[in-house]
Amino acid sequence: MKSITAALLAAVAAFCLGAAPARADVTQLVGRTLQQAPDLASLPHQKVKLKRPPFVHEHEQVAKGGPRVVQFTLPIVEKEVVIDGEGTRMHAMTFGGSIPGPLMVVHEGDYVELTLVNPATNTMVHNIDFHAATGAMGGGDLTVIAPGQEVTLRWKATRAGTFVYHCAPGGPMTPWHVVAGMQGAVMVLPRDGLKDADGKPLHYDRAYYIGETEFYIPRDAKGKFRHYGSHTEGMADTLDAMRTLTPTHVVFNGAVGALTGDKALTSKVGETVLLVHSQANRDSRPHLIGGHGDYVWEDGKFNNPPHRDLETWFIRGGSAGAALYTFRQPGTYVYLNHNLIEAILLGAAAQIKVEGEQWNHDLMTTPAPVGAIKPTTDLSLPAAN
Ligand SMILES: [Cu+2]
Repeated sequence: MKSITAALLAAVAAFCLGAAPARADVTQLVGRTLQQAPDLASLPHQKVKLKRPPFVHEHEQVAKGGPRVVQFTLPIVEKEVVIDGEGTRMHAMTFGGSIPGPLMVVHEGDYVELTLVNPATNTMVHNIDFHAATGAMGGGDLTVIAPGQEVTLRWKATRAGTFVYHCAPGGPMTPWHVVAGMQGAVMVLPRDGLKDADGKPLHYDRAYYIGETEFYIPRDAKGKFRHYGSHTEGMADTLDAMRTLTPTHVVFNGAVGALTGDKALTSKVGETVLLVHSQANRDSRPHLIGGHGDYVWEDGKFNNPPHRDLETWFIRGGSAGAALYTFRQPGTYVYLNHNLIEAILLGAAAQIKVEGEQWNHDLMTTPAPVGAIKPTTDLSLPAAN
């Protein structure tokens, strides 16, 4: 307990001083890592430009050739964002300027080489913990950077699936940075692509990345959301709001309505869409109204057979899952967290507009459209026994 308290205090002190925490063990760890690092010069190196979610950078579903070193650069952006239609502002911390941070896609056996940049204009120490990586707190211990610093971390993608990454600078900074926006996901595809339970290949025509986050905005005595001049100014009140475990907002992609209306996701009848859904801190239960999960890896791990025909699936806090669905009817679908209070009152909902000329009347039709109750309609209630 004593050491945890000391770690918390060290992290808070580091935050206040704006300097990277001193971690002697990290220096030793880096030394060992460098001595044992394999020479990967002979492997192909591929620089990938990340895309802002819900979009996903171009990638092959089935890997061509052997392992590669896939290089990403990710600047950390501290900025104020508007998180709902009422103009509520929050001092966010982000990977790449978006909430969530961008989805990184590689194949099993590839190396992820991430250059994480903390520009001098930022005010806080950050790092990155990849749930898909092995050792050193998911890379968190090797990537602690103060404003004005950068670091390149390389890790081997040994497990296929969708995995969360998040900032974890230590102590209360960790949950605060995560619920201030510093979370994203990596998708490690099997080299031969996705498969059903029988090993039959599965493909998608497009992929979207939905990052669900919850926010805890402090309120004033009248119940109105408070606004602060800086991250630091709002920190104590925000930590108090977080301790209630009662979010004020539960949103997809950074704000209420970020994926609805003219920002809705799009698809076409006959297209197969992969929906990657992450939540770094809290459980969620995605549901596609009017559709299903044809194949769902609800724990996100592609070496486990996917579930079939799901109505709602479960995303454990601290994980990312993936669902594959082929649209069969045109129209607007709602994809939401099926805690309907979180979806409709707090914001966790998206729309998917599906183009198509032909409605499938075999799947759904109205033999009697809406009209007045007919005198012939049986109004007796179901019998009690
Ligand atoms: Cu951070």
